[in-house]
Amino acid sequence: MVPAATAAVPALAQGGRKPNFLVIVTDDQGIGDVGCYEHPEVRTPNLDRLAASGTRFTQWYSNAPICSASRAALMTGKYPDRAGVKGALTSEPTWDVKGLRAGETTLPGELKKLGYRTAAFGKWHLGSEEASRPYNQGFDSFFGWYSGWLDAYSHRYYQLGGNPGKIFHDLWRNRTEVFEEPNYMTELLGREASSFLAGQKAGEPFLLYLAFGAPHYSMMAPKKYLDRFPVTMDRDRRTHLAMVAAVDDVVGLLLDQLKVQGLEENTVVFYQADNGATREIRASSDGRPYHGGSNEPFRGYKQGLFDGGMHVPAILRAPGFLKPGQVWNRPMITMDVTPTLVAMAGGKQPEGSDGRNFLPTLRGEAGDHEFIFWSFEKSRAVRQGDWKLIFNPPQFPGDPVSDKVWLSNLEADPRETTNLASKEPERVKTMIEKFRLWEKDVKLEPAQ
Ligand SMILES: [Ca+2]
Repeated sequence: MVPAATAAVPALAQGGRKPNFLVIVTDDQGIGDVGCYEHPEVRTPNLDRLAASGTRFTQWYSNAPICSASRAALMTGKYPDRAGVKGALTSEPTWDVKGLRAGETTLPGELKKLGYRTAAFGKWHLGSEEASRPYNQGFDSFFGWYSGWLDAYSHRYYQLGGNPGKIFHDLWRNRTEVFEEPNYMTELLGREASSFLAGQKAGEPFLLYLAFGAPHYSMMAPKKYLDRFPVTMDRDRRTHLAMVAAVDDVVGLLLDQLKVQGLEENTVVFYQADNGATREIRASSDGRPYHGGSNEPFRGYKQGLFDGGMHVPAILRAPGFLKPGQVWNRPMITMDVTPTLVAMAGGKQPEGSDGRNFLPTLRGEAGDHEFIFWSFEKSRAVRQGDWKLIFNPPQFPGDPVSDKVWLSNLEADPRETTNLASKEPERVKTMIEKFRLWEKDVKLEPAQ
């Protein structure tokens, strides 16, 4: 089932040139929200063609079931707890939210040392105090926002549920607040990304980090995207898929542009969702738990450590490194992205990384991570081989769980329906010991 995903893999792409990187992150997009993950009702022809020309991962995990922590792992190559970014950072008009620390090792910082131009467009959500801002974390240029979400047209943050009244404008170009016409945010990011690419040329490598705010709330999409889906479709599902379609159009625009500019063969494109689809009522249009996104076939949602929270879609197209049209069916994790891309650029393993270059794994020269760990509030999870243990499993509407420890074999039971903890006491003991050591290692309060 696991094909060799690589051709001969040089340290650098063909011709010895450093590859460009386009890193695309979507927000709260489940694995059931992408066409090529066997969900034909979803219209993502451009993500699908990216998969056809790259490697599609069927067991890709984000490092957290929530925005900020997941992105911290992507940016630093570390467990989010080690990077000091837990859960979702708050959204504040005082611009003093602590996120990434001063002097943190980051993907753009490492690539800058190797001569790269670096740009971040879209949702930051990794801290708004001066030290945490993109231009102090390795990015030469920034266009985007600091909050967890925005109104897609006014570019204002609106508190949804709890603490009503917190409303503020949040759109920036580098250090300056900028006011745009009420254009749809996903299209605005397409404009910015396209303009950035237009300024790039062969021989001057770049990193473009493009972090969409979709399909996270605010749930809205222009009619032209809604019209691609039948009016009979569930209203929230239709809006959700329209938002995904808008993202997919931007992906197509950029892939086409790379080709026209002659950059296609020297540009590595990586795409992943930051966490699974949500169940939050504040995303829905009918007051019920949100049902517009899909994590099928997995159990659970964003903000929970069943696989639905962090088993996300991910695709890597790496010409010169990986053969096109491959599917990788073993577990992979976001914190490996920074070490992998830095290695592709000819750099060394970044200091303090928990992640590692995964190209040797794809070549069959190295194994999987022996253990992978997650934390979310009072919950912990650990995966070893096909076994996964959750301590304090999540409670979602309509899916109560009374057991404190949940053990599944994901090969036999990918939906985590059956708790095997009582049948495997030795395994449970070992896995709990492992995550207790990990808690200590990343300086995390032991979960009770
Ligand atoms: Ca998210």
